[in-house]
This record gives sequence, C-alpha cells and structure tokens, in this order.
Amino acid sequence: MYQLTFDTQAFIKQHWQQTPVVLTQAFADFVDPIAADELAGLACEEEISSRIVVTKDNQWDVIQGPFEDYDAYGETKWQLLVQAVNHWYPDSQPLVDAFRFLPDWRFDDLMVSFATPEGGVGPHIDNYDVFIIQGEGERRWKVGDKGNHQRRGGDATSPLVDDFEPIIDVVLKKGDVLYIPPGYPHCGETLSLALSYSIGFRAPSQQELLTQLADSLIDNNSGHKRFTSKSEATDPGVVSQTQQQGIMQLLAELATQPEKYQTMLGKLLSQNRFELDICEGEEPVTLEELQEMVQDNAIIARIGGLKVLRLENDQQCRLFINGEVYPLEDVTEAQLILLANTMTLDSENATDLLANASIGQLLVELINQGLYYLAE
Ligand code: AKG
Repeated sequence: MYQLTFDTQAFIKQHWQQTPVVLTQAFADFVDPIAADELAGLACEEEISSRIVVTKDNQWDVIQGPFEDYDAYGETKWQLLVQAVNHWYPDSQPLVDAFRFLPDWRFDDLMVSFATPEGGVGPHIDNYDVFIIQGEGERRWKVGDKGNHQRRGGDATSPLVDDFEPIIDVVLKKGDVLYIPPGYPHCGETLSLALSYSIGFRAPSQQELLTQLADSLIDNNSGHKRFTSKSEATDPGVVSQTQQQGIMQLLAELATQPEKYQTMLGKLLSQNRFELDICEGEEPVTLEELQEMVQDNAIIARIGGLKVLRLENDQQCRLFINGEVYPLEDVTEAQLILLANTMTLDSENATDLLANASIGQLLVELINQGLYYLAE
C-alpha cells in the first residue's frame, strides 16, 4: 500500500503543470515494489521497451533493449531504464494507484530506472509531467528554469540540452519525490546504486489530435462542410485575411460539436503508448461460467495499464477502452463510474454488474480479448 503524505489538492493548485517541487518523504517507509534483478529480467523481454544509457565524458550513449546480460557494463556510469513496468509487473500497480488523484487519461506509464554510481541520462527536457520517486540508494537532482535552452549538439529533435543553472539542487533519499512539469530541464546524478520510479503524465499534441480527428471524420463519412463567402478580393493572386480566418473557422467549428469530437477523444485518450500484457485464455468464457465464478468469490481485474474511460456529458452511454468504443444499454451512471474507476471488481461488485445484460456481454468480451482476467 503506497500512501502519499502531502495534500494532493493543494499540490494541484500550487504546482501541477506549473512549478517543480521537492516533496520530501512523500512516502513514509517507502518499500521498492521491484528488485534490481527483477527489473533486469524484464529488460530481457522482447516486448518490453528498455534501454541502457552509458555516461562517457559528458556524452550519453543509448543502447536499446532487450538485453541478454549486463556484464559488459561494469560497476559504474550506466543506467537501465524500463518503460511501462506497470504493464508487466502487477506488484508495481499499487505505486501507480497512489497517483490516481490525477485522471487516468493523463497517465502515461511507470518507468523504472536502475542506476550505478555516476550513471544518468544527461540534462534533458521532457514534454510530460513527471514524479520521480527515489527508492533504494541516493541520487542528486538538478532542475533548471524554463527558458530557451540550447539542444545538445544543435539537434532540435533530441531531448538533451546544454548544462543549465539549477533552481533546485537536491539529494533525493528513499521515499522523496521530485515533481517536474513539462519544459523544465533536469538531470539526475547517481551517488550510490539506486532504483527510481518515474510516473509520467502526458496530454495529446495538436498533431495527434488532428490526425485522430481526420481519421474519425473519414471513418464516419463526416466533416464535409466547405468554406463559402459572399464577397471576394479583387486581387486574383491573394487569399484575404478574412478568408484565411473563415477557412480555419471550419476547424474551430468542429471543436464546438461534441458529436464530431467525443468519440475521437474517447478513443485517443484511452489508447496506450506501450504494449499491454494481453492475457487471452485458451478457452473463451461464457456469461454463465463467469457468473458462477464470481459467485464463488472470483474477482475480475483489468490488466496493468489498461485505460477504461467515460466522457462527462457524453451524448451516448458508452465506455472507451484501449482505443475502442463500447456502447452500453440500460446502464446507470453509478455502474459506468464503477466500471471506469475500479481496477479490480470484487465478487460482490462483479455479481451486481453481471446482472445487467449489456455489462455482462462487455465483461465477457473483455475477458475473452485478454484485457480483463479472472483471479481468486
Ligand atoms: C524522467 O523520468 O524524466 C527522468 O529524468 C528520469 C531519468 C532518470 O531516472 O535518470
């Protein structure tokens, strides 16, 4: 059980998406949810995204996983980073749950890092919010102010930046948390063998939104409206300012029509950037079998990282799960909330929900797709 010691609502008001902050002893008596050798084991798997960063004279060499062994890297100056550990290592989920004071749609993944002394990934800027939790060991973190930071080697696509003047310079100890909003340069230096946990949050970019919106309009044979005007410029070679604005207004109009954007948003925001550990059973389960099992105390749980979302003021009754839309019938708002908010349905909740035909069908489908599973 991981319980944050700070006032999460005060944190949102004062720091979230605004300013970096050190949250000393944000977890009292912190216990690492994973051991270094278990993390090293995950990084041997093909489907798990991992990398090793080797520090060499103020340069950082990145080697992409999977890895067979680590002997070549020695005792110092390297770091192993494994993404989406919450998808593959269920014991890490309780740590993620501590951050559910922020909405699921914003959550990206839990990245776990094992760092040797003097290891680090170099000074960089992320376009997401991150909480860095210190587990075993100690690391010194520097955070600079937002500003016009030069990309290392002039590479505009690299997150690495030149050295910066710190506004935070702190040694994190077990249970301490450093929160960094997007755009603040930061850099961790490892003082002793260390495990740290990055809980990342991100929001979609305009590029992602427009791509998804275009796909959705095409799929629904919608968005055919064209620009019209009652007057024209006399100069044949010019597109007038009014007409430029009128054309772009067509896009702005879409953003005022929920029937044009809601499905697209639900699908986009319930997708996951990293592979999920889909656990399809050998034999498909039927509704009757499922009902019997939950009556015998089985629980129904979602796989790690699966997003189950509902939209406030939705025009229809539905859930968005892993980029797909699932319409439901004769379902109460309380049932929708239970499905969207609860990671594990205990046997009582599951029994109640399965009594609804539409939800029963949904849960059977999700279990047979390997997105939910039954456990004792
Ligand atoms: C991040 O998650 O943004 C980090 O900077 C973590 C990298 C590290 O653990 O060194």
